[in-house]
Amino acid sequence: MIRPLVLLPDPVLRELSKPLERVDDDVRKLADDMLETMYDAPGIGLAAIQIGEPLRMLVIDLAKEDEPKAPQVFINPQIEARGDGVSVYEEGCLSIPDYYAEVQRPDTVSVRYLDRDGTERTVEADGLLATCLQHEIDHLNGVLFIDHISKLKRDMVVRKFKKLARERPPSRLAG
Ligand code: GNR
Ligand code: NI
Repeated sequence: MIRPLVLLPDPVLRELSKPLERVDDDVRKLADDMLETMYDAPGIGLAAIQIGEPLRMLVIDLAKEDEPKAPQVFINPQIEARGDGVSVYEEGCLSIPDYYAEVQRPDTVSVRYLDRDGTERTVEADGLLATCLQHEIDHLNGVLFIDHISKLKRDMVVRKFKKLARERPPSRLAG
C-alpha cells in the first residue's frame, strides 16, 4: 500500500524512532509499504518516520531505471564506524520536495543491522550508499539533511514549507 508522506514542517519528522523488538510479518508488511511508497515517489531511500511510523527501519534501492529493482531493508541500523574522508553530495528528501543542497558527510560508514529475515548483517558502505544510509539513519534520530546546511539556507526552506503548509489542507483531508 502506498502511504502518504510526512512533509516538513510536520513535527513528526523530529521524533526519535524506537527500535523494533522483533522482525515478524507485520514488520515485513511495513517494509513492503515503505518500498512501494518510495518507488512511487520516486526516491532512493525512505525511513519509516516519513510515513508516520516512529520505528528504526529504513529501505534503500540504488538501482538505476534500466536495472532490475534492488530493494534493501535495514532494521535497527547502527553506525559502527565512520571513514576519515569527506564526501559532498547534492541531497534531496521526499519530506522536503523539490529542495536540494550539498551536504558533507563521512565518505564511508560501517553499518550493523537486521535484514528482513531478522539476520544480523554488517555493510561497509561507500559512495551513494554511504550518503543514503547516513541520510536515512539521521531520520531515525529526528535529523533532516537541512540540519547539515547553513542556518540561513535552512531558515529559508523552513519558512517556505511553513507557508506551503498553511496554503495546503492537512494531507488526511486531501483528495
Ligand atoms: O530520494 C532521495 N534521494 C537522495 C539523494 C541524495 C541523498 C539522499 C537521498 S535520500 C532521498 C529519499 C529520502 O528522503 N529519504 O529519506
Ligand atoms: Ni529524507
